[in-house]
Amino acid sequence: MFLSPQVRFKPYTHAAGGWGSAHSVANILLRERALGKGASALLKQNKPDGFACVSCAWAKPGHPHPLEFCENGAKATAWELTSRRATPEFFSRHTLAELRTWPDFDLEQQGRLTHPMRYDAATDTYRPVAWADAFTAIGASLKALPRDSVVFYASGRASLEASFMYQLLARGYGNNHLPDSSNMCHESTSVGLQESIGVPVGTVTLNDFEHTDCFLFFGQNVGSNSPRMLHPLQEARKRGAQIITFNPLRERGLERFVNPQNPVEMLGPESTQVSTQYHQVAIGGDLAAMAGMIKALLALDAEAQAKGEAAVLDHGFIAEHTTGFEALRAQIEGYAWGALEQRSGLSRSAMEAAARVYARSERVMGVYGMGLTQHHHGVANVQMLVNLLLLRGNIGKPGAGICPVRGHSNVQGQRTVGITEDPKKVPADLIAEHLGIEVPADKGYCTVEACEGLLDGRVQGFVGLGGNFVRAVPDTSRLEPAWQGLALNVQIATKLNRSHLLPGQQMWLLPCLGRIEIDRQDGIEQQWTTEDSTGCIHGWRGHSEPASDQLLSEPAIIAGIAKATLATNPKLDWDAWRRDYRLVRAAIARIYPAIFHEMETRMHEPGGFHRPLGAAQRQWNTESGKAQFTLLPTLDPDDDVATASARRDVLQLMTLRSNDQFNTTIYGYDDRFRGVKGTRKVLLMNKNDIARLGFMAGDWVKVATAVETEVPRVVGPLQILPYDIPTGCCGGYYPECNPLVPLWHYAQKSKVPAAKSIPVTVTRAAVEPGAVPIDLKRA
Ligand SMILES: Nc1nc2c(c(=O)[nH]1)N[C@H]1C(S)=C(S)[C@@H](COP(=O)(O)OP(=O)(O)OC[C@H]3O[C@@H](n4cnc5c(=O)[nH]c(N)nc54)[C@H](O)[C@@H]3O)O[C@H]1N2
Ligand SMILES: Nc1nc2c(c(=O)[nH]1)N[C@H]1C(S)=C(S)[C@@H](COP(=O)(O)OP(=O)(O)OC[C@H]3O[C@@H](n4cnc5c(=O)[nH]c(N)nc54)[C@H](O)[C@@H]3O)O[C@H]1N2
Ligand SMILES: [Mo]
Repeated sequence: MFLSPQVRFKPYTHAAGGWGSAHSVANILLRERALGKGASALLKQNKPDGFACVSCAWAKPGHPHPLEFCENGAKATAWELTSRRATPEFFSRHTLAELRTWPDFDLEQQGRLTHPMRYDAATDTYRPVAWADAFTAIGASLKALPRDSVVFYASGRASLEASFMYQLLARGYGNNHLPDSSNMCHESTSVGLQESIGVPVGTVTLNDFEHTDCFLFFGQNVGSNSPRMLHPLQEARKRGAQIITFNPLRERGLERFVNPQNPVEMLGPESTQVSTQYHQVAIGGDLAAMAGMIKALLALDAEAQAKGEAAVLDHGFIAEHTTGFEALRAQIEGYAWGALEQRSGLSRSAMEAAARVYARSERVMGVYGMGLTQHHHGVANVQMLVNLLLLRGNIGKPGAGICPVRGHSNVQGQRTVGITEDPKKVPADLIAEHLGIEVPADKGYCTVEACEGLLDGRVQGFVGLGGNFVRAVPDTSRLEPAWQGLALNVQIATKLNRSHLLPGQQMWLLPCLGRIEIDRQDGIEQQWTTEDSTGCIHGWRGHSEPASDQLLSEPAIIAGIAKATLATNPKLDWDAWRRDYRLVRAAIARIYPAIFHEMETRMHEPGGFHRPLGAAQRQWNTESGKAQFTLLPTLDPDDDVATASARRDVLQLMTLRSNDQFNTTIYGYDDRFRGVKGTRKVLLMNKNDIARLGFMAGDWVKVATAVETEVPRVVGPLQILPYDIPTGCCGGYYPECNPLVPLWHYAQKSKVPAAKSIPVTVTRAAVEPGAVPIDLKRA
């Protein structure tokens, strides 16, 4: 088992990127013993004729750098190409009861799954099976279950081809229960942008970055989670563009950057300053911060007009292209500065300073991540950022627009080809006509609803296309026991994780090819496609030999289950699709012609082909036919849990990713950019709160949710780490802190769990046996 002997906290004084990053990549390639294969694969990463990185969804340029990958993409590649294997022999030696006691890190550290396995209750172990037998048995179980009781989860990695087939499987089976990782992530974006500007996705492409003169950067940790984006940001900074950041933490990647792929920078002392203004907004304070900026803009505009100078707001754009401006103006003018300061945690002068830079910038982009979406007001947060951009016509012109930074590498594309619980979002008539599948009319379950169904027994079957549902969802301690009630659990995966360890009556673990691996069907190499964060669609192919000769591709597994489950359908030949993915792409193009016409040739264009987006051309596919200003629901950071949050002994907890993880996959116990080494069992707190609540740095504590206390939601012991975080706020790691998030605490309208604002209390705990105390002397 892995336990780093050295546990310490020492603020990281270097820039993001740089030698630390190169060192970290070399380390993981060595540890996974993937040096030969991994290092050569890196040269193909994110390149035309290569493979899309298995890590984040950031855009893949048409003219890539010689090494178009980042530290974390390289780690993800090494993780997939590891030479470690979790074989049938491994599973025969370990019962699931034992494996459930292992840390997440140790589970995935067993390496790639090699054989299809069936859970055997008598021995409490997984046993190998033949694929054909697995499909027949799964098909029989699915047919025996009520059609409304099975959920088809997808984590956002699977290709457009696999995703398209998967949603047809669910709909052919008889429901729209297609929750996906997006429901925990950017669903607030899909809902908010659709309502405000008539598209569910961002409006910018990489080209825009060359023209932007100001970025408003909210709640996204670029250095850890989308590091390749630091390249266009660095270029922009060199042109003199401004970057105004709003984040409770001073994230290193938003402060300084050295390009680890640039030898001159690596050798010299120079790093690029990333943010030109950094505002440490309180958790959930963004609505008030943006309202403050708008209030300042309205004042600047009135002042300019009084002096007979050029207006600050783009009144022409507002009149021609938008609705709702006057109502928003009235609402914002009604807020007192004192209230805005108190709610945002920022001073009036800070909000005015941000507004002044915004007012003088011609082309402005709003960039954001989970810091906006994972809140009770996640949708409103996104819409406020749109409001801010609309005031100066910053949508639908070069260099300007809205840029949600997506998570999983094909999460945006999965939605585009039909993975959604909302049947209104798919062209049901075309699917019926061309593919002979009737899309059921009833709305299906999103992730939170699937969890509710697990708890109350409505959900009896679960199919997971990747991901780690058990660890990713809220309320871990309430939900974990519910899995034992399932009649059927089918997990399609590359590595072992906790979602594979909670068997009900029947459980299957089906190993699939990773996307770096060559996918041959009947001897012929297949290609596959993804859509990135900027709406560009790319074709890819694998480059290394599969981890085991027993692996099937995701399309092959889906086709296998579909054939064994669904009635014969003259319009849809699953076998033919499995043999030749070009046929799947042809079907995608028939169902979504506006986006995917001539896909087979266009998918090889450098940089991918861009899907048409009305808003980018100032065509507004909204209810009113115009871009809509929306009102604030409230200034309260989180009125879902307001009573608890108002208490003096309660802190707002945000759950965070470290620099050494990809979601529930933990690569290691270091969070280099935040200076934490060798542990994830920490609670980041402001030093004033530590003293006020009677603690000392390094104390062991338990963290408990401060609402609905009759349900025990406790995590710990964690060690208190004094950190530069606003008072009243604290931070802990995801997924370790997921037991603290109540399932009902989610974003209005989008149901994204409010993982960034959980009201908690902190109490003293006994020192963990064997714990290595954190070394604070070096702080
Ligand atoms: N290496 C790596 N890359 C990844 C992932 C990974 O786990 N590891 N995950 C992928 C996925 S699926 C996703 S969705 C993305 C996630 O990438 P991000 O969107 O960056 O998500 P988080 O890491 O959760 O952190 C969000 C940031 O928001 C800030 N924040 C928290 N609360 C607030 C708030 O109230 N207001 C503001 N303004 N900021 C706040 C935090 O300090 C943090 O910097 O990354 C993707 N890429
Ligand atoms: N508290 C809290 N909770 C959160 C978040 C948060 O910030 N805070 N973030 C949320 C977000 S943004 C997201 S996206 C979700 C993530 O939720 P998920 O997408 O469900 O989780 P991952 O950790 O990305 O899934 C990792 C597993 O995917 C499998 N896998 C990897 N590659 C492949 C592949 O190519 N094919 C298949 N079939 N399987 C593969 C491996 O078995 C691996 O163990 O978590 C959410 N939960
Ligand atoms: Mo995500």
